[in-house]
Amino acid sequence: MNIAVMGPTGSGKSTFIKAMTKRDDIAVGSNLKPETNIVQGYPVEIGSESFVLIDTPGFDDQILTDKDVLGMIAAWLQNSRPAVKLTGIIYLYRINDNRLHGSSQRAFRMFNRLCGDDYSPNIVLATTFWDMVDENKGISREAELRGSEHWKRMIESGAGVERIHNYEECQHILEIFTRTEPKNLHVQEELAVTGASLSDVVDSIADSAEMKALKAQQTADREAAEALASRQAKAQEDKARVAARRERESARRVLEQQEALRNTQAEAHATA
Ligand SMILES: Nc1nc2c(ncn2[C@@H]2O[C@H](COP(=O)(O)OP(=O)(O)OP(=O)(O)O)[C@@H](O)[C@H]2O)c(=O)[nH]1
Ligand SMILES: [Mg+2]
Repeated sequence: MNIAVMGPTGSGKSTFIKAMTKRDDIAVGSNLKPETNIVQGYPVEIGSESFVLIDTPGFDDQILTDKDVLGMIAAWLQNSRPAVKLTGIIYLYRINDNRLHGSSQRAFRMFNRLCGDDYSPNIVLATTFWDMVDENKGISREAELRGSEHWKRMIESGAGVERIHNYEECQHILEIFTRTEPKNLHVQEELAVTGASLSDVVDSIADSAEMKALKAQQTADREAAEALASRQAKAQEDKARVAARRERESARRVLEQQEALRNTQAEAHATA
């Protein structure tokens, strides 16, 4: 069965597939820049089941836009022969990523649009990077995610939620899909039913008013964060300037006191 692994860049998609397949030819990122840039399937037997785990480029803004990633995934699905019906999708998300707004929200909504709500029972939302957060903080962060608009929508329509503490012990996540039937994603249905071209379908999702609004929200969030950072930097600079002035004043006072002392001593010397 075909299982795609999707999610933002750096969320652990390739790490997950590498651990499940025990292959050492799968590249994982070594820094913040996106690593995987093509869609690729890796076969693996787990228990009595044969899986193909499909690695995908991360939703990201810097090199590939969400639209590029969406297009690549849709094109891979459309061009696969025999046609691929995914049995499931694992969407990975870093539990220590505290950007609920902005790019992660837009990426998630884009993912949701790719799949359609009917696909939710075949989706597992799995959080990674638990080693990078205090357990309680992680649990409250997970609750926050579950309550956030797009996660909530997907969970209410049937998506599961899992935690990945250890990549070597994730077989149970794959076993969840032995209870689901392969199904077309919304984007595949759209292509088959309407006969629209792939680029039209991708454009209609990526350029929809909703995505534009999320993009505007993301820009506003980023600008607000930049303005805050610049205010903080300026406050820091002002503080350093005040401290330097105080230091100069205090050095000047010491010099004046020393000078006054010397004068008093000289006067005393002269009158003696
Ligand atoms: N501490 C910690 N590091 C992790 C975890 N998962 C992945 N990493 C590291 O995060 C980096 C990115 O992991 P990848 O598996 O390449 O992420 P990806 O989702 O495939 O990223 P792209 O291919 O860029 O979309 C690598 O250095 C991993 O070793 C985790 O749970 N905890
Ligand atoms: Mg990768």
